[in-house]
Amino acid sequence: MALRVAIIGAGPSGLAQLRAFESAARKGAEIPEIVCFEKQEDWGGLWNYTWRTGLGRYGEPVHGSMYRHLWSNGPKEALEFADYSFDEHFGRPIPSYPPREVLYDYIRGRVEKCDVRKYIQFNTIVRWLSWSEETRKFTVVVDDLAKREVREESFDRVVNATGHFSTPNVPFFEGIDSFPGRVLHAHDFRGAEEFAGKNLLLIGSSYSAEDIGVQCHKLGAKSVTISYRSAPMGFRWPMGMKEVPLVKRFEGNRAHFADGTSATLDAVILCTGYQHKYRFLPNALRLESHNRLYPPGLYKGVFWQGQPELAYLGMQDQYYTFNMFDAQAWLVRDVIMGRTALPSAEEREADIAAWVEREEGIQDSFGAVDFQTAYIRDLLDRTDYPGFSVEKVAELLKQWLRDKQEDILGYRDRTFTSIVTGTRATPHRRKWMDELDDSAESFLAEAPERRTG
Ligand code: FAD
Ligand code: NA7
Repeated sequence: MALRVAIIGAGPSGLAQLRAFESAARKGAEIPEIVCFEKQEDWGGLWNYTWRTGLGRYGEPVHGSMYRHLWSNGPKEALEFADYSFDEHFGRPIPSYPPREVLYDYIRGRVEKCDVRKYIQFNTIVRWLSWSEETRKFTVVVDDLAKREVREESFDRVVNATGHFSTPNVPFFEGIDSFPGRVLHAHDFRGAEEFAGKNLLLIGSSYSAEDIGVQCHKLGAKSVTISYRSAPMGFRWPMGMKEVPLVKRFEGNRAHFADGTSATLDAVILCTGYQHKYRFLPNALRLESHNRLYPPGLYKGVFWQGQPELAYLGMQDQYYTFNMFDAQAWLVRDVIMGRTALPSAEEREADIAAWVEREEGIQDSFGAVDFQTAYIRDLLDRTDYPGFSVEKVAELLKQWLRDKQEDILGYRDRTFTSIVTGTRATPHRRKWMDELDDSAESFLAEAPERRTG
């Protein structure tokens, strides 16, 4: 009898898993019975923008953390699917840093083409998952939110692709409870307009602080102060933006920082990252980690060491995204389909330990790129995912890091050459700082025909 496989989540990772199975089926392989459960009413995960915050339509925590003005924070050439290029989707070269809606369109294009929507049950949340040693099966408790119907299903394998940038990490700072202005976490940030003319404090010193800070500056914030815990990001900030050490306490609308300075503020945005949170998993199956490149307990970054019938996709901190999820999904597929055998528990443990040790030796962001590149190379060498030079993508990512150091407001104006097709991206007609229209329609309307790659 065919194996039954549950995929939890239809974001880029879950869709990569569906695509991996479908690609094997198209080559004539007999694939398992697949069911994908997605709690939102459409696919795309974080890329499926929602205006909602807090609880959603059915009273569940809103998954989305993306905001209206979000443009890709890395060049699109670094995340291009090796089996579905930007050229194939758009039919012509486009700029390297598209707005969210354009990337969402690209993600959708691939899965629409391979017809995997039929496997997905939308508005269906996984509430609980358990493993029986006796039957060697998982029981999955799902809740059909629209029909208000809870039921149980049995599966041989489960792929958890629920993402880890959705449940905010919200630390407490003395006096924040009586701060008179707006206090929110980056997860609930939807647009920068409301902060025009305001003095803003952002706490945190990673992607969210950087990008939300820059967005608010672009849309007219009076000042943006970014408060770091460990180290400043150190970009060459424009006038009106600066970094300060960690906020020690608030007194009314005044924040006091560790270096003795203080500032009067209108609003505070906590850009303090996210929790790995899997409410539907018992301890024995639950990944516990902070945001890192090699969360422990996952063989090849995917198979749960305690129960390798359970795989996790996309749980790493991410320099690479869509193409890494693909490499992971292809390996998970091959193991589920019996094309590749997993080694013994001891060998898996030793492999995990070696990667974790290597991660601990990383010195800087260039080293982090090299680490994730080596990780993906290791996966690619084990599957038939269409060949692409992940090492060339690494060069591109390093250039992106240098571009940001040089010009944090202007790095999105640069263009790159596709590793998959050799096509050179076209420049956008306007500098990113001057472009206030984030729509796909406008972005794609005037991209000139210019293929130089
Ligand atoms: P998600 O996109 O989070 O998808 C997980 C899916 O699982 C969701 O659809 C969710 O509804 C579903 N789900 C969750 N729990 C359940 C449940 N219990 N039952 C059923 N379904 C469930 N990456 C880039 O490459 N470029 C960028 O510019 C970029 N910008 C980003 C900006 C922000 C603000 C954030 C937070 C992330 C950004 N990322 C970016 C990284 C992002 O993590 C990946 O691009 C990608 O969305 C991860 O895909 P995923 O499928 O692993 O997770
Ligand atoms: P990250 O990259 O996980 O970064 C979280 C940041 O929050 C990081 O700078 C942390 O400081 C900081 N942090 C966490 N806890 C605290 C406390 N208690 N006090 C002060 N600062 C704190 O999350 P992001 O949201 O920036 O990015 C996640 C994804 O969203 C990313 O992939 C992007 O593409 C978009 P630290 O440096 O550890 O001292």
